[in-house]
Amino acid sequence: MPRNGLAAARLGASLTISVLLAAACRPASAPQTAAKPAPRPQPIRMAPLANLNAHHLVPAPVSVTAATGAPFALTATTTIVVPANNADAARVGDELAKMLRRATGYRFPVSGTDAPVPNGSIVLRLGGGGELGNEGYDLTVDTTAIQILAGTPAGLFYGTQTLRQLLPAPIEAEQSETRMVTAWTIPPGRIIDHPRFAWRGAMLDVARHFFTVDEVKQTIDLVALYKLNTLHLHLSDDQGWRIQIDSWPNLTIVGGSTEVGGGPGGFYTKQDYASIVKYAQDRFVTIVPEIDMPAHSNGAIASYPQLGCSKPTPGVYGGTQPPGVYTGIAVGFSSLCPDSEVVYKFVDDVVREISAMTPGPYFHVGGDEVEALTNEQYAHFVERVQDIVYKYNKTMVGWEEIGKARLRPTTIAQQWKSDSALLAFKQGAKLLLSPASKAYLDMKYTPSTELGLDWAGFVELRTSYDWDPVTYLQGVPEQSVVGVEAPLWTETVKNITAAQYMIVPRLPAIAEVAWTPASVKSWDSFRTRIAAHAPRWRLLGVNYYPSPEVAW
Ligand code: NGO
Repeated sequence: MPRNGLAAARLGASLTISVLLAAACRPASAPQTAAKPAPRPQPIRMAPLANLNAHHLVPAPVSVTAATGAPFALTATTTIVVPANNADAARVGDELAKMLRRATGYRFPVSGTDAPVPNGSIVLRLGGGGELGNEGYDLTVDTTAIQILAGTPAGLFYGTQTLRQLLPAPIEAEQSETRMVTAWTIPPGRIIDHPRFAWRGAMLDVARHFFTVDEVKQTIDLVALYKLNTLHLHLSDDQGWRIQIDSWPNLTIVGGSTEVGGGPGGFYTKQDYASIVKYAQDRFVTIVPEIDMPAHSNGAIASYPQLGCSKPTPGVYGGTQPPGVYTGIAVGFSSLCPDSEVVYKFVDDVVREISAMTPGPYFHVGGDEVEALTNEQYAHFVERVQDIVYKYNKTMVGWEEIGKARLRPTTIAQQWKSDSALLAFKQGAKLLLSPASKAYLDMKYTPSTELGLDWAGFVELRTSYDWDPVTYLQGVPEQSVVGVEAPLWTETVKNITAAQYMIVPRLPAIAEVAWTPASVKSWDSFRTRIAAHAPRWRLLGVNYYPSPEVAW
């Protein structure tokens, strides 16, 4: 398993951190004699930002204006003020207080009022001009106060994530008697910020290898830190079915029993799923559930053989598919039977049950890589499934192949290889961009990356950063691009440490592609800013790939 040496374990105790960081800083020529005891490691003293222009924010904001004067200092008497009578905004303030308390040990009492506030407060206010949109914020820092102004609680939340990144990295640590920063200060100035695209996402394939509720939540933490707002869960595939469906219990009994390589698999109960959805909602992240069909469906067919066509499912290597859940990594061989009514009853039940526990507006039906059906059979299937999705008041999302069917105007096609994305666009569908050669987090970084696939090429950090979603597909205007999503497929990715190695730092790069205006985006600037995030990841216990393209 590839690991970054320092990041391999959750480094909760700051003593450990100071030992590690101090060791890294000790001069190579330091005398080592057996007689003297080894010097006690000195804690690293991390200086706060000297000037707002020296920020390391990822994604880069729309505008940053540094001011002169003394910085704002977090102290034992700093308070947080939230708007009166707005539960979501109050929650943002509470979460900010929790995060700041952990490292500083200060109390940060939170109070709700719309009245003027005393000096020494961090003030969250709802309001501001229309240019901030649904997710923008306006952050002002001066000596006496910090104000975050936003039109919505989501905007306030992104303002607090910016505040977090403006503080020294040890803000991510647990407090201890080891003092790790010289001061908790933020330099004065103003940041005005709002996202370029509405859909800024990651995808986690929990079907090829299962990831626990806690691991999904760790992934949501990363998504939120980088101002992404969507986590797409790939909940079913040939190798597994991962979500409890009361009306078809074998899906999890059989379909949840294994994974790629024959491991133990797993699935989410309805309570598990609800807790993921709630955790995501609290961080303004929408969960998009995907049930992949008609192909990539062997997990379902192994559980209920009547969902396949009566002829034996073609085997992966020419024979017939043996009973049980497939644990290899070939694609395209399975299909739900498009001519069978029981299949549509099944789809109706599954879409109904999942939609009922998904507050977000989307249902993803997969639709990719169908080799076992004719184009007519495929289009007929997608159109019937689309009617079911809209019957349960969800907006349908599907991989770009759905462009071969007649799509409703609000349906979203997820581009990944570009063969059929334009067919969807020409019907008026909006496109979500996940070009494999840029945004697939399962592609190897270089030929020597141990994990991952390389069918779309190698995706080093700069490759994932250096592209523009609007010029990427010729002839598709900005208003037809709903956003960008980076999928982590997990055929080769067995655990969360490995997943993080593939996700970080490419997901922050994709977050900047999705958030930052093209006029502000710059690789040279990104590679400098992202380097400053490594100490944060270490303190958070997040594994990452130390790309040689960055001077860490
Ligand atoms: C393809 C395929 C997935 C694989 C992935 C691996 C899509 C949309 N379908 O992407 O099943 O896991 O490549 O990179």
